[in-house]
Amino acid sequence: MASMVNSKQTDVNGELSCSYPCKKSKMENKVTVVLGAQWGDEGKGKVVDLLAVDSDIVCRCQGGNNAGHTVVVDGKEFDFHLLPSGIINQKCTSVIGNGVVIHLPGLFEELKKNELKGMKGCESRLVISDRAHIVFDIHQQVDGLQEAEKGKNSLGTTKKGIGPTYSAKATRNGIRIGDLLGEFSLFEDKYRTLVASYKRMFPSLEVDIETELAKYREYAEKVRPMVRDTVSYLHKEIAAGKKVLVEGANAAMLDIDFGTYPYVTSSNCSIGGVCTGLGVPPRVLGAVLGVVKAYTTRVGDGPFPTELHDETGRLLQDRGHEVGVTTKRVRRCGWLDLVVVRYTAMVNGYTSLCLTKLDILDTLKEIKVGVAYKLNGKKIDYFPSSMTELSNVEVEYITLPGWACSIEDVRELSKLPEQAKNYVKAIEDFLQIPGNVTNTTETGYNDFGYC
Ligand code: 2SA
Ligand code: GDP
Ligand code: MG
Repeated sequence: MASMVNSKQTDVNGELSCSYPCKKSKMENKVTVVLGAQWGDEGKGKVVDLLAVDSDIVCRCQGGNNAGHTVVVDGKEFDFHLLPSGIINQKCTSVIGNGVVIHLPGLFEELKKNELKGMKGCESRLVISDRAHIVFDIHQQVDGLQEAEKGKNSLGTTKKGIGPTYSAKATRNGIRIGDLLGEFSLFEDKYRTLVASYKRMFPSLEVDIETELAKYREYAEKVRPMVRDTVSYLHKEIAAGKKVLVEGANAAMLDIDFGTYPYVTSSNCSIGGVCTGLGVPPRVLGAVLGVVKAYTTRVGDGPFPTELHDETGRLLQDRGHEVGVTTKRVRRCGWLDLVVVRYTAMVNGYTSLCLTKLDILDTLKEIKVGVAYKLNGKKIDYFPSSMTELSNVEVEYITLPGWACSIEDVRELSKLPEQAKNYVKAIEDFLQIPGNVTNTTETGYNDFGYC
């Protein structure tokens, strides 16, 4: 598979001396991070698969099986939800870090599905944190009930139990993988207490506690060989010079702190989540690649300033096959919003961008890009935290000429039509961040070698 080395990429391997347990006094080995720069589904899975070629370890640090990351190799499509997309690469070890919430039935289903598709030996190259919290079926039921209770104010969650599990973690009622592997009677007590507390909140909940516990006795033995303290594991591997890649799930605009709250997921999908979700210090982080779709999509509810409710929106949806990987919901589509990407760049500090799905714009004569927001006729210089404000912004656009031809077979940046090059350059110039380009679902054939 082609590498995506960024010739212009900022060299972040600084000359810091550090107390990190690195064999050399100067920090040399840095972790590479891939993060979603919009509302998710930018194509992170594909980018991670490309970069996994040069990695030893690929980690997930947050989220759960709400995520849906697609990788297409030799015409075969894989969708990953809990497993890091790098698992497809036989020489990579995959880590599910402490910040991830794990639905064990979902995990084993995913492993089995991939095995049936021909991916062998996944379990032997999977390492799971003993500190990761468990998503139970009851969390998923509660997710559905909470959404139903909100009625027209629902968030449009994936109903995978993400919110209730992170809530339980924050209120210290959560149950971790380590609890499952310890004394079973203690796990059993915790589980019964959790169910009882949810039943007080939602009397209609139906849980067959004994059957669930019997299942978890089995899961405990199945998962045990994969579980360890991933903090010391990762520190040792980084110190030994292993190349570590982190795959962000969801995206910055869905981040619980910086996203369009409350229309967000329940984890930190921005750079901070990498440190808290894996237990690595900030100084170990190197390149931070922001994955940007050439237009914008959003699945679920919440404000979306550049959303298109017209023919062009439908064209993007159709050409881009914009359907949720986990829930099969149709994704809302709109123009690229650089106000959003500039904001997430501030939070995440991208050292480079990877622009995906440029090919989806092939048929457009003109392409608009959002470059500023106005409120009450005045430009604003901040990203609104209030959803009322965000719903009322007027977007200022620039209009760029389309290339109106297929770029599907173009494999070098220099061979892109001038208008497509200008589109990429306009984004780089606005954000002052260098960018890569991809224009196909297949991971094997992107060779722009440009960032
Ligand atoms: P949740 O389930 O509590 O995390 O939902 C809260 C919000 O986060 C959004 N969300 C997502 N947005 C884009 N992609 C996601 N993954 C799947 C995909 C989504 C799907 O890859 O297509 O299949 O529908 C994802 N996961 C969570 C969600 O829509 C809510 O707005
Ligand atoms: P993720 O959640 O960020 O990993 O993205 P998803 O997998 O949910 O959605 C991205 C979709 O776009 C997937 O179906 C990818 O196969 C597809 N994709 C990624 N990059 C490109 C590209 O450059 N061109 C086209 N046409 N499709 C792409
Ligand atoms: Mg996705």
